[in-house]
Amino acid sequence: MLEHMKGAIFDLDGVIVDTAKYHFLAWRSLAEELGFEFTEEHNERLKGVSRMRSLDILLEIGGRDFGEAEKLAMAEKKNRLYVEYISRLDETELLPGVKEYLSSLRARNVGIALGSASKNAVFILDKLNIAGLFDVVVDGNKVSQAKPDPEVFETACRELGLEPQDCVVFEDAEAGVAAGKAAGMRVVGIGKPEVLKEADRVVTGLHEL
Ligand code: B16
Ligand code: MG
Repeated sequence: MLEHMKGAIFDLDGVIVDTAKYHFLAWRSLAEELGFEFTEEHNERLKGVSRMRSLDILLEIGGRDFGEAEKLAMAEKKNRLYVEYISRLDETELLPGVKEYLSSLRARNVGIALGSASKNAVFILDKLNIAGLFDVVVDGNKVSQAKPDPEVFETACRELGLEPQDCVVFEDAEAGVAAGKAAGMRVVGIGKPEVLKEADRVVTGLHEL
């Protein structure tokens, strides 16, 4: 399935870089302020999920409820702390095989896109020094529907000038795999086959490809 692809669309967190650990630290700090515990296991539920939806899940875990304006302020506060963490990112935090795989795709003239829920995606690509390897970047600022809605991957495919059947999505989250399939694309899951059941193939990381 990978030999014939014309476009490769990559999720960011969990595929290119492990930013989940910084999301975790920032969300945990917010939970501490609100007076409840937020564990790494809880954090699993936030992977691939939008910022505001993540906050709703966190508040549900803590059994707390707030109005929209308060929630927006909380999400902004979390993001400021998160941005502090990721401003220290550099190339050493790229997941194994990322640079090699992207470079090999470029050499084969495969179109390369990012399809991420994050509104900090461009900042992160810059920090990792790989922004130049992407032909197209579609992130949380560009789309209105969160995964498992296919919008993010459909937009990336269109901007690459390709058809869904020519594109392969690389995703670590269940909702992301579902989004790729809903877009009519082939999906390589990054993680565990028992979790990413809908994926066409599952590997532990891009270094395996
Ligand atoms: P931000 P991905 C997602 O990235 C993360 O997995 C998820 O935990 C996060 O809430 C979301 O981005 C939004 O991020 O707060 O930076 O806009 O996996 O879609 O690349
Ligand atoms: Mg992800």
